[in-house]
Amino acid sequence: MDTAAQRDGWLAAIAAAADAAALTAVEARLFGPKGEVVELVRSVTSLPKEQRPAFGKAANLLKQEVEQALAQKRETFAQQAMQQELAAGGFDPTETGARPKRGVLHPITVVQNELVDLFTSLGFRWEDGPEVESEYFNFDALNIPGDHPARESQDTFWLTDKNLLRTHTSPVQVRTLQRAVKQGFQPPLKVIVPGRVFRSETVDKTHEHTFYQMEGLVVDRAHGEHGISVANLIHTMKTCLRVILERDVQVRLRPGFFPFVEPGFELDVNCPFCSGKGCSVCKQSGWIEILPCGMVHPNVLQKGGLDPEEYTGFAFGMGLQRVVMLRYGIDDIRQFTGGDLRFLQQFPEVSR
Ligand code: FA5
Repeated sequence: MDTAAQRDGWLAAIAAAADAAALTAVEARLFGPKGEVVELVRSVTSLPKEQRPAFGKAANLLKQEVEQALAQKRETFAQQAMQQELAAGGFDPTETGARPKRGVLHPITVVQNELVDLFTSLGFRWEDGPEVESEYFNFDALNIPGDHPARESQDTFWLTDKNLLRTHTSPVQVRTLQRAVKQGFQPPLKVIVPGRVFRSETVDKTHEHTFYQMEGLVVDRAHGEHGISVANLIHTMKTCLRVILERDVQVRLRPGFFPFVEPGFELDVNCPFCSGKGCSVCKQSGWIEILPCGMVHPNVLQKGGLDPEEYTGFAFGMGLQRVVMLRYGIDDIRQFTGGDLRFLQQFPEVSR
């Protein structure tokens, strides 16, 4: 067998291939099921035993050489094809590929995440509570007995067995205190409770039946250097609003009535839609109520298992939709759940 002649023939066939299709035909001739190179390598078995090692080695080297020549020629054709496409202006290897469509975080989630980051950086920890709540934790434990007029301001979806859909995140206050006391209370206690709440309300530009709140609760010793006062509460609220609204906003504090705080406050911000002149969003008042808050009522501390002589604290309950509306200038709360993707895609996905 004249392998040298075969080798030259094969390399010449590869070199002579005029295009990729011709090269594929040569490849099939040499490496197909009964290909010439394949047959040559296989023929080692028909040789006397002593000749096999030398022949096998030479045949394999030859096979590699032919394979290499084929690969080189294929690469040449690929380069040529790319050059042709480039010259025709049809292919730009530096162009980025098509961007796959990605979802974005809901603006309420974005703002909630930022608030959680802010408060955890201030030493608060996240607490959860049930959305199906008992009348006891939602009302009674918060100093709102059955005949109390404050119940009427939170129209309730009642379920069976004195259960209800929680009307606010405040029930988690007493739940958290009771749990902390059971585990041997270690002041200070600083928690936030983001969550969904429900009210049987007529829906309008600023009211939903299902909305989000974020509760905050801080409890520490009443006396000594740890004593908590209204000043701590106001400072925390102002820090929170500055960070979350990304600008200095004008705020006003007025007395607010919530049976579970004493004193209680309503922290309002100047309406950004009319700069305080009065419009339909702020109901002509020039202000938007955003942060009800106050000092935890002694009865609530007691229900939580703490002695109000020894401990004091403050709490707040922020309406998350209202914060998002202020931040992004959204004038209708119904858009959050309207399902219009064009609305949702306006908000850049920040951080996580
Ligand atoms: C409460 O729910 C109290 N639990 C807040 C609180 C906590 C006070 C701790 C003191 C201490 P209020 O009913 O005002 O309060 O609701 C709190 C916030 O939820 C409001 O300021 C508002 O931003 C938002 N909110 C209330 N009702 C609705 C509604 N129907 N739709 C959207 N947001 C609402």
